[in-house]
Amino acid sequence: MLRLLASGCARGWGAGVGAWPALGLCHSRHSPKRQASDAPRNQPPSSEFVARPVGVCSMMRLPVQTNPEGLDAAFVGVPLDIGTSNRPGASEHPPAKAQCKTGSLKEGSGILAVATVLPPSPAYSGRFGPRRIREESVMLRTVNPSTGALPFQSLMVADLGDVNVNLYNLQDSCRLIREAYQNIVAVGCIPLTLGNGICKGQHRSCAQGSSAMGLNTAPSPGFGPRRIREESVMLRTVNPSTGALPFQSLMVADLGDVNVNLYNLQDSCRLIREAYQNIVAVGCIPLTLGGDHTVTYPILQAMAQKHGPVGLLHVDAHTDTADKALGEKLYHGTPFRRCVDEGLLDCKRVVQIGIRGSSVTLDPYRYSRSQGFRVVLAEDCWLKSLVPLMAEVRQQMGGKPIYVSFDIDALDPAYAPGTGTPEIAGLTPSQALEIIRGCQGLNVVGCDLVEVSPLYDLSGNTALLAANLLFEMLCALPKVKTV
Ligand SMILES: [Mn+2]
Repeated sequence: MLRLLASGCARGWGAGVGAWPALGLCHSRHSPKRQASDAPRNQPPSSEFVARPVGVCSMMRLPVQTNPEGLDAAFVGVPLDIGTSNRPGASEHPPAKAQCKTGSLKEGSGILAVATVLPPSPAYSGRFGPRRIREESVMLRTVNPSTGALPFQSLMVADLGDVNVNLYNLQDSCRLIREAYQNIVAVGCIPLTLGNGICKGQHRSCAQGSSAMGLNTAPSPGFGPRRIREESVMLRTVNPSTGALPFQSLMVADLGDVNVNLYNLQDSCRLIREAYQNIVAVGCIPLTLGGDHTVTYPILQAMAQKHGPVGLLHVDAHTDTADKALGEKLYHGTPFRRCVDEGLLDCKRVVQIGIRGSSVTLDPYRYSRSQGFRVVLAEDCWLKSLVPLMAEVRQQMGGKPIYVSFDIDALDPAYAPGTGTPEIAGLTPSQALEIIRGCQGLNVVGCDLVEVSPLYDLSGNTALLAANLLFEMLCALPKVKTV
């Protein structure tokens, strides 16, 4: 068994790789030198010989390595989720600013209020915590027989709603919270806070609260890469539908995750950019496991630095071309606006597919179209094959470099509920396959699959879908042999 595992995990079946490390872990035995074209390439082990749960949890159970040298393509995780606006890992609009009524309360009269620091995310992660606590508080009665306390006969109490926070800037959130609490305590009101980490140390009576950003165990898209890797154990190595033989054509590995700064979005972008500069410098094509959509911006910085302005195939429910949110220029709704600002895109070769949903304006596509992007609304995809559309896209992209950015929320929430900003009436998985397979023959220089939020993916099917789409992207890369 161990011998089988060894050969399966390293250079491919039948490659006869020797030494086997203790405990049966699948270590890469890949040398940093580029392989000769007829040399064996990394092969994911077959479930015919190696049980699926066995081995280190890498993408398709490929060898994990940190050095991109010698690789034609690599899977890379970017577990960033602090750019999300809604569910942690995806985004929702911040709650309406709470009406602080302390000014109308009588000062110094023992008034007590319940305030919340930012809406944490559903149920488990800090962001929507206050909401869930309020929901469940419906169960509570008014007196405490255990202690004999009669709080509502003694104090004037109200719910002051939520303190507005800056989801994308921890320091600014601290300022907003401090100012809100200064107003509350100024009139002698005792705050009882529903929240978590970021108010810590500021208020003695805090039940303690936190914004998702102050947490160090990430709620959502942050764990997307892990879940995608887990579900990728189901994938096999060839693609009978397209005839693609990716692992016989390319040297592929899993480069692990890029380290990010969970408490600073700008610094995370720098770390991601630098990591991708190293990857593309050696000619390796990155296939990224996100992470929220913010990650595409620093990745495209690295891409454009190497290739010049690139074409973009962007599949998403949203255009992600907002200018700012909460005063911040970086979050998962702005990446492509920032890319245009910096000249990273060849705007005449940008296509956005699957766009839909409610908006804050009646012409949410105006910016995209004003830049020359082609915007294909979800309505224009309903109930039809996207093969003809992709023929037009291929014509438009030509032979110059293009990048493929795929937000899982492009798909209908029926298929991909595990995401932060779901929109109804989206694409189907078969349309997603038509889009990705339609990229065959294009000069694809990088791909990503972003916004998988494991918290909302109870069945794992969203991550499974994401893993399959990444495999299809690998199969559509240049130089992949098809039979
Ligand atoms: Mn997006």
